[in-house]
Amino acid sequence: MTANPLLAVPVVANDQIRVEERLRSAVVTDDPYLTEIAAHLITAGGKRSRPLFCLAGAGADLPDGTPSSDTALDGGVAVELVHLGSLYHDDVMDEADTRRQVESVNARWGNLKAILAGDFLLARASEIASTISTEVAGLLAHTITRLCEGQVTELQSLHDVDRTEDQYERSIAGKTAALFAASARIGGLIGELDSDRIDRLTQFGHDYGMAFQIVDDILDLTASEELLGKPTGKDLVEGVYTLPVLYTLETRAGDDLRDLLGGELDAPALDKALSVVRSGPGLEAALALAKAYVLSAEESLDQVGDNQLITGLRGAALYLISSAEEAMRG
Ligand code: GRG
Repeated sequence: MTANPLLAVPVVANDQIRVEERLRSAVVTDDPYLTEIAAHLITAGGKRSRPLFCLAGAGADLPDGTPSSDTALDGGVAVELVHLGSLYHDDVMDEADTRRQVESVNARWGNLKAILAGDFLLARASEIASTISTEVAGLLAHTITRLCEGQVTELQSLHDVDRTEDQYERSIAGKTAALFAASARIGGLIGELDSDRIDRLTQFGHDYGMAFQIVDDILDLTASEELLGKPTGKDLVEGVYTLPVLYTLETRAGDDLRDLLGGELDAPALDKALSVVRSGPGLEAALALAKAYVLSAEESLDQVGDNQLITGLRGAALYLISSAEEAMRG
């Protein structure tokens, strides 16, 4: 997933340049070595979806074309720094070689520095959040808790062919949806929306995040290595059995798949497992759930507003489904 429909909104493209400048200065320290490590994945790119959610939430009541406030930009920087910190830690856990099409931080500088630089990014995010408000600082701290909980839930189910759909949903609600929800909510708080609309924005972010992770998991099983920037079926190899796999395990073809999973997967076994999943109904069933989340996400926006920013959020949600459908068509 590369394109972000929110970027089609003219003012957002401009504000994104301001987010980039602030992100880069947020990680500058007296120590050029730490600055270099902390800036590595910022320079490498990324879609910046979470800052854009914050800007859209903060601008929900503003006339089209109004530049984002400095506080909204700070909110966007804080959520992206939390995302970055989680990526630094995640890549250590996965022993990943690449991220955002460049060498991962752990591959380049080793695990110890990657963990510390990840901690540094989280600390900077917290400092910036505390300049916005106590409520935003508390919300961001709670979100970091949720990310850790979601990731630990996932670790507890590794290689478990009896992992339940509920365990899967609880994990992705924490590790992915919580930060999207917080990003949109922080935007709503900064924009001083009424509490009902802030809750709706939060629900939008949650539902979007759930759909986002389900689609990400579909792509892991269907998209090419070239598109993914990582080997197809990486989740299966790592023992992370995602929704399409869990659904396939419940079908008649599930017995074949169950025999292959549960431990190490060599290349021929991975090919076989991928082909069982792709020829069964699990991918379509997972896509149906992603669509339901997208529908719910869109409905949450109905009462939030209808300016270009909110329309952009709708486009971002719809785009998730088209990207999954494209990958599934092959
Ligand atoms: C200490 C905050 C913290 C977390 C520790 C490692 C961990 C616990 C949680 C992992 C969270 C994680 C990496 C979830 C996956 C989220 C995800 C789908 C990331 C990819 O997001 P994109 O596609 O990436 O928005 P870009 O590169 O575009 O920003």
